[in-house]
Amino acid sequence: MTRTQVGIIGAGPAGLMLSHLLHLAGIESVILESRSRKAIEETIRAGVLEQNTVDLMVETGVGARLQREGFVHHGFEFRFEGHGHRIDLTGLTGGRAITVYPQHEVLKDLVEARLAAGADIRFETRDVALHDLTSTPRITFTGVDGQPGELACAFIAGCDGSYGVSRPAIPADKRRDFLRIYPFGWFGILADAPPSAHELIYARHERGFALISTRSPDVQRMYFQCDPADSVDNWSEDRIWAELQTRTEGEGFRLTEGRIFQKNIVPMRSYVCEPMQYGRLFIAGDAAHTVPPTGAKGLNLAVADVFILARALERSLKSGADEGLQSYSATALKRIWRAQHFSWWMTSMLHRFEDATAFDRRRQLAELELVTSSESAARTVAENYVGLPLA
Ligand code: RFL
Ligand code: PHB
Repeated sequence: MTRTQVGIIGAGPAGLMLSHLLHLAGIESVILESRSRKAIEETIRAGVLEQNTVDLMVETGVGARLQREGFVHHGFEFRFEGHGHRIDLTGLTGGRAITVYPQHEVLKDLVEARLAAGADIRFETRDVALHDLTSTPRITFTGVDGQPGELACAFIAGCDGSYGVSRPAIPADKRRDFLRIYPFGWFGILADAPPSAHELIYARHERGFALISTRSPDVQRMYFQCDPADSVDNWSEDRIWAELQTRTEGEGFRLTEGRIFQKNIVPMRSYVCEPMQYGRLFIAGDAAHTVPPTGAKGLNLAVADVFILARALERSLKSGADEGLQSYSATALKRIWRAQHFSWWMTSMLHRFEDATAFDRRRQLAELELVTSSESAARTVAENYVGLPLA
């Protein structure tokens, strides 16, 4: 049996950042992760970091490569009815911005920093199970060598994403689920091409939403709204480019095309679990909530959760003061519901809904007109997009 102060399940942004913050506070943790290091460092997911996430990485010594290789964006574009309208993020928020830096690069930086500091990260761990959550918590598992293992800890942090084992370990009668499933998904591609625009483009078109993002001067990330039950095999390169060109057309704009080397379809939902605690188990990140990617909030919320949790755990473990842990769920949920509303709002404003009436479509356009013509409405978008301050 291994002993540690905090047993962390999952080496995603939440689990790794939590372990890093605890280490800086002099607190030990062990991370149990079901996938291999290579798999987590290669999975393509988020791309947009809020100012808070960037600041936290830089302040805690894991931001050097991010500062060198990330792309700072001071605005983005809403595109509808064939015209582009810029949201001046920096001007509207008193100097804040977002940084495009892929999630798997964040993970590489965090894994490297944790391992360099001697962290115990167990990759390829199977059969993780949580026990005695209201007394003396334990985690049992099967190690990469096939041997059974056991971890005894003062607290467990469930950072194992949407499909992990931590949230289901909270008894059903002790939690409440809030769920909305959207009737569409996102078709995502990575292409070998130069950027078509200096900033991200969120496009609303009668055929559906499209998003033009980037990864580097040579690789571009783009998405378009699709049927979540569709298959990537139904989409040839030509068909994908034709769809993206149509949804972003106007004012002579053309996407620069290139070889598509990755395609995937992600479903879209909004979900929250309340509370984010049961006994000595605390859940954080996607284990506790999901947002549709339209607001670019998922990774950033995961980081915000563990920022709050790390401070609360530190206070409890160092001085026995548990108020921070008792209020963790309520404090985190305030920010989470703000991000839930913003992500739902962006999604509703930009996507095609099959059951929308002609009235609904005109109202959607009126809303886009409002956020691109009224400074106060644009500021609301900008403040939420760059992220509200952490504390
Ligand atoms: P993760 O990243 O899912 O990590 C959970 C980890 O737990 C492991 N695990 C287990 N380990 C042990 N035992 C088990 N039983 C386990 N079950 C699972 C998993 O292998 C994994 O390594 O959750 P975390 O840390 O909470 O981080 C959340 C973010 O990954 C997620 O919210 C974002 O990717 C969402 N997201 C975006 N967020 C942003 O902030 N900005 C964006 O631009 C953005 N774009 C996106 C996105 C998500 C997308 N997809 C694929 C849903 C774009 C897309 C397309
Ligand atoms: C991305 O680059 O993957 C990305 C950017 C903005 C979003 C979602 C995803 O809202």
